[in-house]
Amino acid sequence: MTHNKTVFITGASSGIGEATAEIFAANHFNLILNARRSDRLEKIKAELEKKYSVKILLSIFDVRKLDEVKNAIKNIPTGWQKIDVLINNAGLASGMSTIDEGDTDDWDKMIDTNIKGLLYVTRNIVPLMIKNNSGHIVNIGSIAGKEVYANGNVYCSTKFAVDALTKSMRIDLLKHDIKVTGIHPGAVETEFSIVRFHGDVERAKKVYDGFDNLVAADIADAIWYAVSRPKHVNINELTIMPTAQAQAGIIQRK
Ligand code: NDP
Ligand code: 8X3
Repeated sequence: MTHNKTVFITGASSGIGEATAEIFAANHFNLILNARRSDRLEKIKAELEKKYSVKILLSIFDVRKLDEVKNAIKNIPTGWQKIDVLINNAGLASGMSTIDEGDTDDWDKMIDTNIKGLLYVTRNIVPLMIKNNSGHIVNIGSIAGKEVYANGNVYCSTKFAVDALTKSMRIDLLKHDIKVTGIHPGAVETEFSIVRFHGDVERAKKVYDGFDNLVAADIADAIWYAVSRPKHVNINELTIMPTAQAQAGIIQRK
């Protein structure tokens, strides 16, 4: 069974975005999947189309590049322009150091992706939702957007910004019947820490040592819960933590 609902997911080539693509496909949504790595997306498209018989459109662009974002969204084929759900998931941490030792290239990367990228995509997709007087935006924040931790400075700031933007969007889009939800995960084992530590897989593994971390499917499940409520119910936000994690920097390891 398919229906005519469509979800647009940024950062769908890995981790939470990929797991979210699968849960929406399993629930008969057609998918528009974005990321920079087209080979990964092609593989995911082939697998999900085969498994769930849904339609999938790939939208390869870098969320940091306004021209790419504008072009890609302008060129979405007519039949795909009714976007019911936007999942602003693309994001990253880059580096982890005190403010006096931070690498300004890392800072630019995080600010450009997590804040400006989310804004560029939202600015270009929301007019399509307004045309339909309906829609649902899900912004992936973080526990790092609720509390700061040592050496998290700029990454935490970008996620505090996502939280602020989520609340602002909810006010701005109220008159258009567009729902806005913030999803705030604690530690999820994905490629996140490998990217944060610039490809140092061993260091990344240690982040998840000795406790049961969340997996991407746990977050996809929470996103699906928020999106599948009745029309009159909005989930403003959900914070989802591993049971072994009390706060961003407080983890009970065995
Ligand atoms: P992954 O590194 O596994 O996935 C990140 C995704 O974002 C990839 O698909 C990547 O694709 C995409 N991406 C990164 N930069 C860009 C860009 N400039 N343009 C387009 N796509 C981009 O990490 P997660 O799945 O863990 O991260 C997803 C979101 O969840 C992020 O916003 C992260 O901050 C947030 N989060 C993660 C937590 C965790 O513990 N893992 C906890 C809380 C929040 P590609 O490289 O192909 O472009
Ligand atoms: C990712 C979770 O705690 O590593 O947003 O910042 S944390």
